[in-house]
Amino acid sequence: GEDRTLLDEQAVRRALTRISHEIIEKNKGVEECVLVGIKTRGIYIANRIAANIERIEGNAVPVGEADITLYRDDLTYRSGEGEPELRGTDIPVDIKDKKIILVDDVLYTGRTVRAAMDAVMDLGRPAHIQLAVLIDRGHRELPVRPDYVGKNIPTSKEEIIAVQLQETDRFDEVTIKSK
Ligand code: 3GP
Ligand code: 5GP
Ligand code: MG
Repeated sequence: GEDRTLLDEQAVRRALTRISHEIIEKNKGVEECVLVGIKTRGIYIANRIAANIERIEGNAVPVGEADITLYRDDLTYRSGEGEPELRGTDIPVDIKDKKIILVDDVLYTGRTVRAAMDAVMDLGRPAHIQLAVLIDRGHRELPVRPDYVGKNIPTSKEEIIAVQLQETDRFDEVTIKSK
């Protein structure tokens, strides 16, 4: 199938800058905020948002990680099947009464976010949990709604969004691949 560019490097940067401002505005600053990136690319996005926030507000925001992987070997056959499972969580601060902001690259069924919320709540009782995603591609199977969205991309279930980031792929680009 054909590939179409949805976000180039500049668009990724602008989306993450806007989300950073929105996080600061919604939380009236970033006191008590903790970003938690979901496995590979969500972690890099969380680190970039934290760097933006530090540049804008002058405050460092702790960044933790949740490793949630789809319990299935073959992603190519994946169309909302299988269940994401928690491999581990690494959050550098006590999350009691903290404002947790989960960060992921793509939001789809919502099952990964549900697993991430479970993982966070197992560690203690946060004040609240918010969700930031670079791409919302629709097709939710759970009542999950992101608080911050880089771009809404209506997709068919057969399409796949490829998220490439400098940290893993040497450049930033989001493309849609139709099979
Ligand atoms: P990520 O870890 O950076 O999010 O799961 C391995 C990679 O495969 C993911 O990278 C994700 O970008 C990509 N991917 C593409 N489609 C899917 C999908 O439907 N489910 C999952 N879990 N990952 C997908
Ligand atoms: P969900 O659990 O909401 O169905 O899927 C979210 C997780 O799967 C995210 O971590 C995301 O990386 C991955 N995912 C789902 N669909 C896509 C997609 O089209 N492209 C990419 N890159 N990742 C996806
Ligand atoms: Mg992901």
